[in-house]
Amino acid sequence: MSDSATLEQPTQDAGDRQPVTKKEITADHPTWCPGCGDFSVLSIYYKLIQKRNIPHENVTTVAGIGCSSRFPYFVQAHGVHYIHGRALSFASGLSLSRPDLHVFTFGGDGDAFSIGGNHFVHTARKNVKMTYVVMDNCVYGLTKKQTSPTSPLGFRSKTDGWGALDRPINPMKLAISAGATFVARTTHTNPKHLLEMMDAAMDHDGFSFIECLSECTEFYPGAFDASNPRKGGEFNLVPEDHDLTDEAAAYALASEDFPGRFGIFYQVDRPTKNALEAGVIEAAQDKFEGKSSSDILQATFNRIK
Ligand SMILES: Cc1ncc(C[n+]2csc(CCOP(=O)(O)OP(=O)(O)O)c2C)c(N)n1
Ligand code: SF4
Ligand SMILES: [Mg+2]
Repeated sequence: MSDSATLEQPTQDAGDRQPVTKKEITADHPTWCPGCGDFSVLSIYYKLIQKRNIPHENVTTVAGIGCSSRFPYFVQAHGVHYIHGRALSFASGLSLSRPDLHVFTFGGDGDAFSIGGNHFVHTARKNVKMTYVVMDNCVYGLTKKQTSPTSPLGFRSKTDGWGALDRPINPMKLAISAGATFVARTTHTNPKHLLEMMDAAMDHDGFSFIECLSECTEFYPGAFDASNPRKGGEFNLVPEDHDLTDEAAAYALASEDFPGRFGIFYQVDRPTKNALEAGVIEAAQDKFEGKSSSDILQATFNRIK
């Protein structure tokens, strides 16, 4: 282990750099189906990178497996298309070892709440600093229409031809109860709102979670029409007098019937895993002053031999 895995990392100051262009960060032709909601999330991510003028080499995009998780392929920068459901574990390591970066993780409802459900809960409770955007289409898209943990009761799919029998999970309630310190909800049909949420999430010092409704036009068309005014639905914001630090109030908002509310439901300050772990490392380094991380590690191994 080198010392670079602890605290000190070179930081790039974007101050005197030319603003990053969309052309620079656009990679490959997205292979999503025409009309897929994921296009909107990608274009807002490009916008955010440009708006923040994030140095090209500091753009880090992590994802699991699924249509939505193909995301890093379409961003010309550092990115990882990781194991199904394990994106958050990779992203956590990255976040903890590179405090100079803001790690963005993207994925789908299956990736996040089925196979990755355990990682979701633990990353939230540990409050690892990163932004996690779940592109929720309420179905497994890549594998062509199986029931996902967010599919509504009665949804007919290849795994539930008779209609889904199992009560869906509510991502917002799950995130709040697991300990996420920033919990927001948005939709691909409102790019301005989506950008606002991603912007706010990036400013949050902790685990920021965004559920973004993102329609799978191929296997669940019309799923979110009730939230889209252009399709006769309603887009209702979180009430202005909502107290962001009130967990019970956030839970009540998350309990509203579909289409529910959009905006930040919950936001609190709690020490991040990053800060706590950095403190432990610093204390150890003080104790073993002058020794490298590998010397300290070796000394520990020698002790337990
Ligand atoms: C370990 C493992 N199990 C199962 C699969 C098959 N698989 C690939 S993507 C996927 C689900 C994708 O659904 P979701 O995360 O909602 O993403 P979407 O395609 O809807 O964007 C599954 C079950 C896999 N690739 N790896
Ligand atoms: S199958 Fe669905 S989620 Fe996958 S690219 Fe097509 S529309 Fe998007
Ligand atoms: Mg899905």
